[in-house]
Amino acid sequence: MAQADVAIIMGSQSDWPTMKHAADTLDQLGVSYEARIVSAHRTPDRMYDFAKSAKAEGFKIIIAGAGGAAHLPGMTAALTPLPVFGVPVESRALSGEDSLLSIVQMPAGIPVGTLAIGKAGATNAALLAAAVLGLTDEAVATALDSYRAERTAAVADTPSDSD
Ligand code: RP5
Repeated sequence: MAQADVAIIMGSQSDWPTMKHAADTLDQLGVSYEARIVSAHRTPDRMYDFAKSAKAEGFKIIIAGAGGAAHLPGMTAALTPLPVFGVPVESRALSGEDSLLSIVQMPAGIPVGTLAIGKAGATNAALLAAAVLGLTDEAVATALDSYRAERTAAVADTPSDSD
């Protein structure tokens, strides 16, 4: 069984600077995760083995990031009953619009919860995962409440000249 509740998978090492924001956010919330490189195109057998065994391994949620022809989230969702949150990684050629459309336009029946392109999407995928886990894990729910309260408190009433 996996020790971690969340699997963060990505198509390439080059996705890690983006997906690290999901990992960092889960760290802040005390949510356990494992990060793995699983490419739908370059390591399809690894993707199949991971997706087919993810639930039995004990994972509860999968966060999948990919760029360009971003088939990893959708293919993973096709192979597992676990909820899959897809993060479109910003691509060099099309700034992530290709990634976004590849991930979001799933056929009815195989859902991928698709987030925003890049850092915001990776961060929010982690927050969404925590919100789901928080339904049955009081510690995670409390951590998420604190996280949100801190960000609310950090918003000043008036703008300042300093950055
Ligand atoms: C996708 O191709 C990956 O998810 C990555 O975003 C993109 C480019 O990969 P590299 O050529 O940088 O390895 O499979």
